[in-house]
Amino acid sequence: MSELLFYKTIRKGIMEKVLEQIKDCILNFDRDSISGKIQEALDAGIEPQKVLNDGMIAAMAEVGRLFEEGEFFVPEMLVAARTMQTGLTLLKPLLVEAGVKSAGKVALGTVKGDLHDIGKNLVGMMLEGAGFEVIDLGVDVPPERFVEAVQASDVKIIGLSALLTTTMPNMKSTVDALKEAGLRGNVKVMLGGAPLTDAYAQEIEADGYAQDASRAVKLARSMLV
Ligand code: B12
Repeated sequence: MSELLFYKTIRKGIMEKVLEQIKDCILNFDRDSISGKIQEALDAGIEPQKVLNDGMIAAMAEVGRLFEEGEFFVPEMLVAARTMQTGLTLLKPLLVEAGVKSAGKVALGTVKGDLHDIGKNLVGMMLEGAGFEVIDLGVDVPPERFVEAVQASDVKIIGLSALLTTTMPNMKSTVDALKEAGLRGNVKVMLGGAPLTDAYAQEIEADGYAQDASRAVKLARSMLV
């Protein structure tokens, strides 16, 4: 083996190891170590995008798989997502600087009258983990705020959350408001929240429903192909 090839092999090994360690931080909920590991990866010359894709997004995909297989539950998914967010704080400015394109912009909100936001926040974190840019409109969001969000920037997907059967109709009002503003063709609308169903999504002419944050990521991806 030539000397150059030898050093290249060693370097590749170091890079793979630190990316594995970043994944492990997320899978083991190690918020104290993740920033240090990301810094190590950057110092070793790994591009921020590679850290994001092969370290963090790969880990969040694994989190989604473990959740769907019943090995992780909501609390595990939440702390994993928080660990990822801790790491993203360090990585985000570098990604912006490097002009890394987001997977697409998603405006998320809990609909008018509804204050539940734990599930919505989790969906937001998982979407960020998957490379989407998330605009969080918060809770108790009236239809016109969603319309404004689409008018203000190139939002590709609107994500509506509702936990109360009494606030579900405000999802329909939001879809209708987008239609009235002539924007319905510009965005996909996805729904979620415990009382929601596919049938309701179809009834109000939304584009899809997902039952949890992991499936929300898959749905969002499928909406942009
Ligand atoms: C925590 C909670 C609260 C907290 C909310 C705190 C917060 N910051 O969110 C507080 C105490 C404020 C609260 C208040 C009320 N609550 Co409450 N609450 C709950 C509880 C216990 C848990 C909800 C939760 O966080 N689940 C965990 C998250 C992770 O799950 P999730 O929200 O379903 O989200 C997942 C999916 O649904 C999906 N998802 C969620 N959003 C989205 C969005 C998109 C786009 C996609 C794709 C997917 C998606 O992905 C998420 C992650 O996997 C539920 C019971 C339950 N088991 O659901 C009752 C519950 C929702 N509440 C209920 C009620 C009645 C109320 C109150 C009216 C009580 C009262 N009399 O004051 C008020 C209403 C306040 C209001 N205006 O919103 C009822 C609703 C009944 C109904 N059928 O309408 C429930 C079901 C309890 C019950 N069994 O009676 N509540």
